[in-house]
Amino acid sequence: MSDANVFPVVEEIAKTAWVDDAKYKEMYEQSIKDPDGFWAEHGKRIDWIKPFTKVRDVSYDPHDVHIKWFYDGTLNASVNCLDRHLDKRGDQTAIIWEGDDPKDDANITYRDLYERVCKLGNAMRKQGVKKGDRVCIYMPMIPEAAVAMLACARIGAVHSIVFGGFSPDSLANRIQDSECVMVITSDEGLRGGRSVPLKANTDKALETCPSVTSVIVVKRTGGQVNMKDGRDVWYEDVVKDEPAECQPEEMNAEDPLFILYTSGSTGKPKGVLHTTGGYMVYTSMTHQYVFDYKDGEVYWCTADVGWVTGHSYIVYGPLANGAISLMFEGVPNYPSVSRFWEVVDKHNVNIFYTAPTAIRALMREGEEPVKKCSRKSLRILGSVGEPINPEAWNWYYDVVGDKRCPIVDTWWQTETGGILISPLPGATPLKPGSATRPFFGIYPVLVNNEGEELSGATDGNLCIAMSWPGQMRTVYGDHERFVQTYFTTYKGYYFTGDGARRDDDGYFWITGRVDDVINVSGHRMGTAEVESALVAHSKVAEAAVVGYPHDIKGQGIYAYVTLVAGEEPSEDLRKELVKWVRQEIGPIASPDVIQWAPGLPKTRSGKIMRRILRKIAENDFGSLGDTSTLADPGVVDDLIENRGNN
Ligand code: 6R9
Repeated sequence: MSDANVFPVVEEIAKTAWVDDAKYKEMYEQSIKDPDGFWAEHGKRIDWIKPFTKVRDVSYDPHDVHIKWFYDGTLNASVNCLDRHLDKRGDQTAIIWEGDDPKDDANITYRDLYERVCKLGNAMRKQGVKKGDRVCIYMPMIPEAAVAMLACARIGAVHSIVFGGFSPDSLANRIQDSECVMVITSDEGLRGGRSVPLKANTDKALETCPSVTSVIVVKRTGGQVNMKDGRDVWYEDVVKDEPAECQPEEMNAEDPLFILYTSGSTGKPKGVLHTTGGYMVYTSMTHQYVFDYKDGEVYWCTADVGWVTGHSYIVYGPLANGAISLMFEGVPNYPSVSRFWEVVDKHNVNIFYTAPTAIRALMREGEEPVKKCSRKSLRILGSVGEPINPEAWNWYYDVVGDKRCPIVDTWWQTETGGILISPLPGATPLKPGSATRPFFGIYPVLVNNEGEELSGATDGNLCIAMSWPGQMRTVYGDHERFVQTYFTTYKGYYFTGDGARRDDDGYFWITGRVDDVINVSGHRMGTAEVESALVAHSKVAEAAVVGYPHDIKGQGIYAYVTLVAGEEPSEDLRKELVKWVRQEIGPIASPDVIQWAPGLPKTRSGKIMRRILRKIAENDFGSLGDTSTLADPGVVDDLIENRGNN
C-alpha cells in the first residue's frame, strides 16, 4: 500500500467475516462484469411474492432516464421486515428502544412489532388510506416511528418522513409537495430533556395543507395538545380494537416505498423517491456486509429516522436481516457526555454507527468519559454523513474502539438509498479519512469539468457509471428535475455532487460537495434555502450564504446580509435574523455568522461570486483569484475589512 498510515485488517475480524479480501475482489469483479447474473443471485436474498425474472432496465440517457430493478417481481417490504422472521425469531428482540431519559427503555420483539404494525395498518385503512396515498410521518425517535413506516409499507402507502427538527413551514411545504392525506405525529418529542412541540407544529402546518384529512397522534409526553374534531385521533384509541393481523398489499418491485426530501443546490428541497424491491435488496445486503452483521448481534445506528440513514440502517436494512436494532431517542451529551458509551455497555452493543460531528464533539471532552465505560462488547465502528478528518478517525479508533474495532467510513447519499463506498470489516485495510473502495456493483468514476473520465490517481467530480438496485428513481412529481440534477452535467453518468480523490491503491477520499450544498453536522442544507429564508425578512434586501470550516459541525453557515435602505445593523437585528431562519426552516439552518454587507461581489451580469465569499468566510484572503470581472471590486475590500468585526 502506498500510504504509510495503513491499518491492516484486524485478524480476529477477518476470521469470521462474511467476506475477506480475496472474496471481496472476486465478488466485486463478478458484480461489474456480469451485473445481471450477480444481482439475479443476490436479488433472492429477500422474500418475493412473485419472483422476478427481469433484473434491470436502466438508461442514463438524458432524453430517456429510467431505472428499473427486478421489475416483474412483487413483494411487500413489511413482510420482509416482519412476517418472514416470525417462525425463527418471533421472540427475539427487533428493536431495543433507549429513551431520552436513561430510565426509559423497552425491548420489542419481532412478534410485538408485527402486531403493532398490523394494528396500525388496519387503523390507517379504516381512516381511508389506500395503496399509493402519501402519508407524512413527523415523529420523535420512538418505536411508533418505525411502526408507522412499516404500517405504511404494509398497506402500500408511501411514507414521507419529515425530521422533527423542521419548522411548521418546512413541514407544510413537504406535505403540500406530495399531497399527503394523513400525518402521523406525537404530542411532543423529547430530546436532551427538552420537549419539542410536534403536534402544535403540525397544527400550524396544516393550516395550509388541505390534502390532509386525518392526523394520528401518539402520546409521548402527555403534554397538553389541541385535538381537532373530525381530523385528529389518538393512536392508542384507533389501534386498540384492531386485529393483530393485516393483509399486506402486494407491491410491484417498482412501486414507491417512500419519499424523503433533501436539499439541493437550487430551489426547494427535492422529494427523493425510492421504490420497493431494489431498495430492500440493496439496504439489507449492504447492512449485512458493511457492518459484517451476524445473527444475534446488537447493532446501533445513532441517526434519526428523519434522515435517510435512519430509513436504511435503523429500519429497513437491519429489520430485513432479522437484526437487533437499537433506536435512541436522545442526544450524545445528555444527561452526560458518557451517554453513548453507557448505552453501549447497558445493551452490549456490538456494532456502533454514528456521525463525525458527534465524534468531534465528544473528542473535545477528553478520554475520561469514554474510558470509564467498558465498551468491550464493541466489534465494529461506523461513520457517515460527512468526511471524517483523520484526527477524529484516530480518536474514534484508539479511544472508543481500543484499537481493536475496524471503522467503516461509509459514503453514500439520500439519493443512493444505501452505502456505495465503504470498507468491509474483514476485507479492507483502512486509511484514516478514506471511504476506501466501492461496494459490489458500484462503479465510481472521476471526471473533469468537461466530463472526461480520468484514470489513475487523481482528483475529480465523483460520478457513478452503472446503476445499482438502491438508486433513487425520480424526484417526486418532477422527473425533469431528476434528469437535470443528476444526468445532464456529465453525460452517461449519475453525478453525485461530491468531489473526490483516488489514490494509487484505488482508494476514494471524498473531498466534499462541489455544488452549493453545505454539510452542517452531517445534515445537508442548500445555501439557496437559507438565502431565501433571509430575504423573506422585511429588513433584508439581499443575502448570500456559504459554508466555512467549523471545528465541530464540519461546516458552519456564513451569511452575508445586505439590509434594505434606511435599516441599521445591530446586535438585536442579528439575533432576530438568526431566530427568523430557525423559525422559517428549523434550528439546523441557523446561521453561525452573519456579516453585514453593504454590497455583494457580483459579476457585471449580476451573478454573485460565491467563490470569493467562500474565501473570505474561510479567512483565506491570499487566494481570492481574479476579481477583475467584478462590477465593483471595492466591495471585496469592505467585506475583508469588516470580517473580523462580527
Ligand atoms: C447518508 C447521507 C449526502 C452527502 C454526500 C457527501 C456527504 C455522506 C460521507 C460523506 C464523506 C462520508 N457524506 N457520507 N462525505 N464521507 N462517509 O449522509 O446522506 O444526508 O443525503 O448526505 O453527505 O457530501 O453527498 P445525505
